[in-house]
Amino acid sequence: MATFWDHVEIGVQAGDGGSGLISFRREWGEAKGGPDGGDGGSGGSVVLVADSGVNTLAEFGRKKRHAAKNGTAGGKGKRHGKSADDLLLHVPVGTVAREGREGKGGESGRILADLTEPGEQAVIARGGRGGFGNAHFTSSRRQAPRQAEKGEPGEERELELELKLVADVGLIGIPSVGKSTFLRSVSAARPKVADYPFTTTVPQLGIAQSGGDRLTVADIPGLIEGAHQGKGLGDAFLRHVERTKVLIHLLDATREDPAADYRAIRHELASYAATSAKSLPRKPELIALNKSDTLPEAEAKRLAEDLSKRIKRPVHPVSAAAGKGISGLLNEAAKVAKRQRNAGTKTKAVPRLTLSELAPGAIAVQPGPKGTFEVRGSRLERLAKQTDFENPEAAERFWWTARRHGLDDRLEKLGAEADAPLRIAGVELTWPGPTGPA
Ligand SMILES: Nc1nc2c(ncn2[C@@H]2O[C@H](COP(=O)(O)OP(=O)(O)OP(=O)(O)O)[C@@H](O)[C@H]2O)c(=O)[nH]1
Ligand SMILES: [Mg+2]
Repeated sequence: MATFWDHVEIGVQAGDGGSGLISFRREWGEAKGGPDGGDGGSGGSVVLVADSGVNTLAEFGRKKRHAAKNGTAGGKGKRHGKSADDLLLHVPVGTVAREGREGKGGESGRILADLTEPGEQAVIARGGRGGFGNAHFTSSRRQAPRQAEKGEPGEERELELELKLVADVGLIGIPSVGKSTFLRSVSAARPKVADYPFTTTVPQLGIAQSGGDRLTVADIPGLIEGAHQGKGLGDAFLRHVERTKVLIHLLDATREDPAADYRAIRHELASYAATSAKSLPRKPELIALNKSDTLPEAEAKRLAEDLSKRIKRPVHPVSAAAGKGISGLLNEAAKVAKRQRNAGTKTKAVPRLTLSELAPGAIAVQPGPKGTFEVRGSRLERLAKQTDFENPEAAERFWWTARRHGLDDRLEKLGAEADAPLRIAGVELTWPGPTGPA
């Protein structure tokens, strides 16, 4: 029996920023030139990347500590120190990162990232920004500043990574409808089957073969009306089918009103969606009338047709116990799953950056349409809204702050050049370039 999730604890360390330099120009004929100490480069951040080529977290069971490199110090002649590359940790799609129990000052258990799409990224430890060199501290009153900043330390975190296994098919339905019997008939999994409700209390997983396709199938505990209010075993298990590609909704031919059962479960899905997974009610669903072996074949067929008219969806008569109609249903599920999977890989070309809820100062930058860069980050968004960009001093303060938040660095890594258009909190700006305004 496959385990439902993988779980590892790791430590991550982002790189420290390089120090700014104190230095003065020395030129022939000049006793003491102006300050020319450059800024330090920023340290690399640690970034999780959801990679559809990675299937388990096993790699992180072997290597527990992951550190990005430090930025180098600033040089003479206002030379900018080298910024370190981000350390990309490739994790399976479906990985959830939480603040670890030993988190340094963090809230243990808090979700930092939830990567559900291939290519999706999340910064889990931010690299320290480089310190300003003394060239940055000149003002009309201070012509020869003997002041430079140290680099900021990179963030350090203990993390728990959990893989919520992404099953292809989710089996749903009221208790005793035959979900576990179905799983037994299509896979080697051996969940308990019994004629009383709530036999299954934790999700079960099996691997089915359909043609040449391998499908993971998740059998979850039965749902009843009011599950979203905690009735029965509640609806918490629905999160395990959130990420499936297709649902098989089982109905029971021996029940008095299978259409009413169908609607009750759909209602629970919608109620669950109101608070959590918005996509669940829109997920492709195949409907099967199970236990059709209890009726003469013609009658089972008629009942399925009648149900189909009432709920306005196709209904397949099947028998999980007798294995009838199951392979056809599974075949169709495999087709839908494949279609969904192909649709999923299309999104891979456009990795979506999620802003992990780190320090309030964390930012995310993402290329948008027509060469624009979308910038997100609560502090910077607030400041952008408050800044009067017509006022040069105010604008300078904004860019200064943005740089301290690592904006320049991220833009440079994304290949942005000076004058690149940015959008932040609906404000459209022109990036002055990596060294900020003159
Ligand atoms: N006649 C008949 N009985 C079935 C069929 N499928 C399941 N059953 C019976 O229905 C009862 C419940 O089956 P389970 O597979 O445990 O149902 P479940 O949906 O997993 O139930 P919970 O885990 O409690 O939600 C058992 O007694 C099964 O033997 C079927 O196709 N035909
Ligand atoms: Mg069961």
